[in-house]
Order: sequence, then structure tokens, then C-alpha cells
Amino acid sequence: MIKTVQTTPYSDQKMGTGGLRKKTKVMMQPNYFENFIQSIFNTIGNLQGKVFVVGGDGRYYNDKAIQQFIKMAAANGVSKLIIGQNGFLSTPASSNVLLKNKTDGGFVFSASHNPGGINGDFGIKYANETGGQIPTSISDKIYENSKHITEYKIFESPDIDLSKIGSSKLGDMQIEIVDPVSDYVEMMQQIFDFESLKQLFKKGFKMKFDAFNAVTGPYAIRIFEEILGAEKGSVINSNPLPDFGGKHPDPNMTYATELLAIMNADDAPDFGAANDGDGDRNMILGKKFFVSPSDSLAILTDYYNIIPAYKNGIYGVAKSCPTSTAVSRVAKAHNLGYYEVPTGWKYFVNLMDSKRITLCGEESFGTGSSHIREKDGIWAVLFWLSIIAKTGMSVEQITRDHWKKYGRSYYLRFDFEGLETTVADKLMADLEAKLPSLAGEKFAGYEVESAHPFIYNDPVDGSSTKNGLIVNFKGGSRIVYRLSGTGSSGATLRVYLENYQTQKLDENPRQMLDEILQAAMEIAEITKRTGKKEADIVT
Ligand code: G16
Repeated sequence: MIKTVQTTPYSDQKMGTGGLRKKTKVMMQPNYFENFIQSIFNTIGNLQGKVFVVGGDGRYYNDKAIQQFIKMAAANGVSKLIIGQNGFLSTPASSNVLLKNKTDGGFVFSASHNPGGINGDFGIKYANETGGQIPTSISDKIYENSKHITEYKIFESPDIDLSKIGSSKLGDMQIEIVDPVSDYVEMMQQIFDFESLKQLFKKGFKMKFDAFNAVTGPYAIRIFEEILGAEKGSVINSNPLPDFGGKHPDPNMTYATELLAIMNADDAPDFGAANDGDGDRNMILGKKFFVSPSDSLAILTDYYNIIPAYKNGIYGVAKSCPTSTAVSRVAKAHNLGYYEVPTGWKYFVNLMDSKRITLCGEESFGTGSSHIREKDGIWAVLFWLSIIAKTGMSVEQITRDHWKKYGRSYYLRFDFEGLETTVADKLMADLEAKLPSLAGEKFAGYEVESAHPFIYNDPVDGSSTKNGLIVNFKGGSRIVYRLSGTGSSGATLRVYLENYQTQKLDENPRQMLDEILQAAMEIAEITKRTGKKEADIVT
């Protein structure tokens, strides 16, 4: 039976860079989740004939959220849901199922790299028929609808059993439970040369993959251990848990401590990698060696023609504005189309759909290609393994070779967390106002060449987006300032620093960026305005 529930709106259901992301307890407030889902359904309109993909990264509240979603979809007239078994689907796997079945959209319940559990975060990622997350024009409409919602519809029924693969019905709605891993594996086999990767492991190649007790464990076990023959135990923290076993599933130098300890030991394996909670981010490590995500994008692009799926040519490449300029030099060398977009994977989607780009990536540990419309952690790992298999070089050799060829962009991101929103907003507004006056000024010995907001005019839909403030220095160094769009409370100021060098290739990144950091602190008056003398997190 369909029930109509009266509700009152919440005022804070505005999506950020990666969907709606909130503290789990906020999401668990009465009708909070339901209001938001109904607001999406109301924005879409007529749901007759519509098919959606549903899954999540297994974090706390996923089970309850999925059941509510299924019942609401049935009550709102959705024709069919394709659901990952036990409610699991990584974000890239969801995008694949969505595109493969030509569905109308997909929902992934995940707060991505944010911690899980009742005291952690919960999130909703909503993709439309493109396979990528919706553009701002649609999320703005959903937000408007959420502010005026008065009721939602839900089907009254016992919970649906998600443990068995197969088809069933709830009211008139069809439910198909699918293996979350098999389609994804098939897609990876079509992109990469699995035989050469098997040979690599046969020769004794050793890797460690940290799945942070989140969604990628089953994917990684199937691909790396069962199919490619990596030794048992190559995948660590492989069992998805509601609180990720207390781990913060953010693959970076701050949170991947267990993997870093393994890779920094004298008996380290040849290769290390980690993915985030929902499997779209990746970190790449060699023995005692870290590859910055910006360099990783540049290196993958440089080697595109060794991968079967790309060997006949690629359209072009794109990066987000704060990502280092490393990939721009590779694009130039290979004569590829090159684009810079605002932070947020959704901005790559139009470029992929219009065949302007094939590869893209971001400093925030995301890399991917047009095989789907989300970034893809395991894809990036398979790409790196393919380069190693083809060249016979180590991760470190591949990266150093790249620097020799193209120069090195020393790059780090400094995050100032837990700021009051009003303080952070004012800092950015005041900084933007003074940008025009900075040209010619010197800070910590660096002379400003130009300073301006980053404005992106989408070549496909004509929309214009302003995100981030750029200060360029003479000699090729730069600062980008931006506020995070993925936090669940307060504000985080991100300061991205880059120092490009063609001769000095073996220096310490922190030292190479020290003066620019001083300049960045001074220009934005960070200490005076926030009270912080240094960043909370450096990645
Ligand atoms: C999301 C987007 C990414 C983006 C990131 C930025 O990542 O999908 O494209 O780079 O947010 O985060 P912030 O705004 O905090 O800098 P994810 O992995 O959280 O979905």
C-alpha cells in the first residue's frame, strides 16, 4: 500500500562537490533522507518508465537508507531498480551499470572519502542518464524543491531481501539484484591487457592494495588476487564494514598510514595503492616513493598508447583547475586537446560526451577515462600496473623518467580545516576583491605576474562557473585558493601550491614550496583571519 507522509522541510539540503554530504546523525533525523529523495523525485517529474541503479559503499545507515529508497521509488512510480547485491556498488561500478543498461540515473549512498559510522558522515551521490553526477542547474532545482517539501510517498512493506541475485517486484516496480563486481571486471578486461598483467605477477611482482574496509575490497580481491594472480593477502582491509573498522578511507599521505608503513619498510613490495570509501579515488606508491596525483595523471596520459582501449588514439585530456600543470605539458607533446575545469568530476562529463576528452584527473586523488563518467580507483591501479608490465621500470623510475622528460611540478595541498563558514567566506571574498591589485607585488621573494578568479565557460552547454582564486608568479609557480565542497560541517580552506622546475628534480617538495607557502599565508592573511599558523592537513 502507498502511504503519503506529511513532512516539514529542512533548509540545508544543498549538494556540494560530491552530492549531499552530512554527518550521519543529521541524515538520520526524522524524514531527512526521505525529504531529500522525494525532492529529487519531484525534480525529475514523471517517473513512469524510469529505471535507476542503486548501491552504496556499505557505511553505517546504508542498509536503512536503501530500504527506504526502494519503498519510496515504488510508491513514486519508478518502473525498475537495479541494485547491487547486499546494497553494495562502488561509484565507478554504479556508473558502469547505469551506462551499460541505459538507465535514467543512479544513486550511490556514500560520503566518499569521509569517515563512516554513526559519528561519521553519510552522503547521497545522484547521477543522471549521462552516468555522471548531475550539473549544478539540476542540483539547484532539487535544493529549491527541498525547501518547500510538504509530503513524501512510501510503499508500506517489509524490507526487501537484497542478498539474493535475481528479480522480484514491489508493487508495480521491478527489482533486479545484480552481482556488483562482475560487470565491472568485464569492463576492466576490455580496457587492459590482463594477460600481460598475469605475466607480471607470475614473475613474482608484489603489491599491496588497501581497501580501508570499504567497498573496493571485493573488487580488488577478484581482480588482483583471483584473476591476475597477486599473492593472497595482497589486498588488505578487504572486508567492507559499516564503520570501516574505524579507518578514515581517504587514500592520502595523512590517512593511509598502514599502507605507508608497509611501503616505507625495507622489505616493501614493488607497488602500493589505496582507494577511498566508494572506490573512485586512488593513491599510487612505489617502494618508499609517493606519486602525486597530478603527476599520476600526466604519466598515465603519456603512456596512453600502451593500453589496448586507447592505443588507436584518444580525444584529449582535462584536469581540474587546482591540479598541477604537469599534464598540460604531456598534452602539448602528444598534440592532444587540453581543458581545465572547475573542481568536481561532473565538469568532465560534457567534455567526454562531446568527444573532446578521453582521460582526466584531479589533484584530489581522482583519475579516470571516458569508459564511465566517474573517476575510477581500480582503473588507475590497473593502468599503473600496465605501465610497469610494459616498461619493466619501477614506480619511482617511471616517475623520475617523466620529470627528466617534462620537468617537475613540485606540488602540495595545504588544508585549513574546521573554519567558521563566515570567516572562510569573508577571507575568500576579500581576497578576490584584492586580486587585481596584486600584479607586480612581491611576496616572500616571488613577484606576482597575474591574479584572477578561475572562471570556466563550458564549451558544450555554455554555462559559466567560478571556482577558486589563482595567483601566478613569474617563473611558473602558482597558488590556488578554494573552499572545499565536500565537508559535512564548517569550512575547509584548501591552498594548492605548485613550483615548476626543469633542472632541480630531486629536491624535497616541502622545501621547494616553503617560500610560496609563506606568500600564500601572507596574501590571504590566513593566520590573522583564522588564527591558524599552519595547515591541519598536508597532502
Ligand atoms: C568530490 C568530487 C571530485 C572533487 C572532490 C573535491 O570527490 O567528485 O571531483 O575533486 O569532491 O573535494 P573538495 O571540494 O573537498 O575539494 P569525492 O571523491 O568526495 O566524491
